[in-house]
Amino acid sequence: MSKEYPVPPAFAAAEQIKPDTYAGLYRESIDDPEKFWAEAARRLEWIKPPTQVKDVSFDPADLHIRWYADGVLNPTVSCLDRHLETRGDKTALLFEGDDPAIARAITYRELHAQVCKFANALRQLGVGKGDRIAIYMPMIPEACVAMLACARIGAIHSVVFGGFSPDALAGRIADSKCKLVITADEGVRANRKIPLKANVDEALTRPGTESIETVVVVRRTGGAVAMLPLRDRWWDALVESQPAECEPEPMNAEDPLFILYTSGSTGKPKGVLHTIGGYMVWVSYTHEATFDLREDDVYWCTADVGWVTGHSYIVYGPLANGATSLVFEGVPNWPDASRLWQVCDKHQVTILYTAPTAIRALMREGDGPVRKTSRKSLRLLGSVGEPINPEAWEWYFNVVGEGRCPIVDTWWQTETGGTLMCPLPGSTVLKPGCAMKPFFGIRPAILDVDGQPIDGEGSGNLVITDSWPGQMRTVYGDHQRFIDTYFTMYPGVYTTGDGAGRDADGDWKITGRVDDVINVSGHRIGTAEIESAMMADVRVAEAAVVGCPHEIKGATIYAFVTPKEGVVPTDALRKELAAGIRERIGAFAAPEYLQWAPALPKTRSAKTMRRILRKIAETGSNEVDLATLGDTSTLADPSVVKRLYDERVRY
Ligand code: 6R9
Repeated sequence: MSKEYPVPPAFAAAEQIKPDTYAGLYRESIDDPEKFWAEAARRLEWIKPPTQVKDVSFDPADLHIRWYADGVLNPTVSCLDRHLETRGDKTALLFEGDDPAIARAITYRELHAQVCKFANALRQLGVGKGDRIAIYMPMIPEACVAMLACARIGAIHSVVFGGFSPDALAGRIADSKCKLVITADEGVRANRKIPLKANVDEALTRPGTESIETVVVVRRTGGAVAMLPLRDRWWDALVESQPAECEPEPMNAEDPLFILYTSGSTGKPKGVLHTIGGYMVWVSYTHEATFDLREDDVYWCTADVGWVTGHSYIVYGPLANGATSLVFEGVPNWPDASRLWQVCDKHQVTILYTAPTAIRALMREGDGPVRKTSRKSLRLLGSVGEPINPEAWEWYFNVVGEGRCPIVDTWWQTETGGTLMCPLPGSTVLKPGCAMKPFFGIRPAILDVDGQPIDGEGSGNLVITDSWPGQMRTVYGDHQRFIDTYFTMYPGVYTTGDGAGRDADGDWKITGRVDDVINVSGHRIGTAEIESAMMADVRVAEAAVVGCPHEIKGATIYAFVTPKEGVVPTDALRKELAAGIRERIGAFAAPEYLQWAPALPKTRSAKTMRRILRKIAETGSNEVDLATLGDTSTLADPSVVKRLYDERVRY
């Protein structure tokens, strides 16, 4: 049983959602979803308000998910135009550069003008409704402008995290046949330059990327880049003469807003598709309620717009709510481990939303870098991306927040659009590491391996039994894969791929992935993807990748590699294989540990027994009784396990 923390006094006293209010609203949302979500839709500006609310079937034979299907809107009107009168001079985006000397505030009026100008430029380049646009940018305001400009004209953006390699970018461009890429000359992180434009150039030499007609380049560093005549265009030159007004494209609520690629347990990354109406209702509602948003808040989510957290809680949610959203270009530990807290003081941040991996890394530097800052402006803290261990939670709560700020531990996924579970501030006691309660409309359940529900206290596979407006609608270009991935293992419910537990009080705790997905520093990566990238090397006969615990990253990648006959396993080869992963996927997917495996443990039907590999990898420097590795009776050759165990990497 987790230790309990009461709601901090300032929150218990103020006008938050109280436990009774939460229970009441939750009940309403479950008893009459039509009514509840019809009302919630009013938080958006509609061109034609929806008369239909929910049209859903989770039956694999007739799977469809539609919300507000006859509504017409443009999401940027909710994010920009409607604020002009009342919040025109309010800061929409507050930019903090990698270099602490760089900061800039952009008002709602200015952001509206920038989005309109760039949207006009895109239209002039021939981009229109339904076209796919890749965005491969550093964390600068233009990344948000680019997303919103796409939405303004009904184009579908596909943001690719700037840490991905040219190959990974090329694969994503090819999958959704993007027409245009928006990038920058270079990105800057921790004073190091990232050659984004050069990466785009390289990506566009790959087969499958011929759909790209134009590359738009933002000047960020002024570094020298090659510009291909006709194909490559400078952002500033394009927007210069554009009018600051742009008619928003009227869109159906179920038209796509964006594609975001994410890793699953099999095959190549999936293009998760979100549509406009339901997603916007979900992110604006959850953003307001989860963070107890007030008009004068300075809200900072430290994610990158290349991940879903950046989409939902840097751009769409906060802007729909007229909030001030801080965009941070840098990293938490540069120039030093005090940076996050210094930025909080400098901009008087009131709400900070970050990831356990950052908290753990900073915790390791001790309390000093935190204590030398004030942090008095902070009133609420958030966590997202992976399970937060109780030690990190307590440090975040006691040292960073000085016991004054509730922590909202928000559990959700790229697929869910926004938060599905969290302790809404003021509504519940806090338990370190627990996501506590479902958000309105969310019906979680725990199933055992046979698909039988576990009621009351217990743990198992986390599923959601009914739809919510922010749910993904399909895998871009592969609806069957959507059905197979999420609705087939347990027919009739959405399978999350996470494990969860419910305690005797009925409070929820997420335990982490139960499938072959590794969450490294909050970055999702499928083991199958790393394995196939490994096996692309001609010297590799076979590779199996598993996750193992890591003090800061949460989990890290451990690879078992069988070299081809006649290939000598050397340290040099080890380095080359890691470099190959960096090239094919990105640096964050490179294995931390690589063990040579003369053979992999296989069942008699030739399936790799990952459970055993996981155990060996987890063992690290501990000596364990081989019997604890579990049932090995189905192994074709049990002696393999002993050898792998004896030669395991000690960390
Ligand atoms: C938003 C985001 C999703 C996976 C998810 C789960 C893990 C995210 C969590 C959490 C425990 C939390 N996860 N938040 N686990 N507690 N508060 O991170 O999306 O990149 O798609 O990752 O991350 O395992 O399934 P995404």
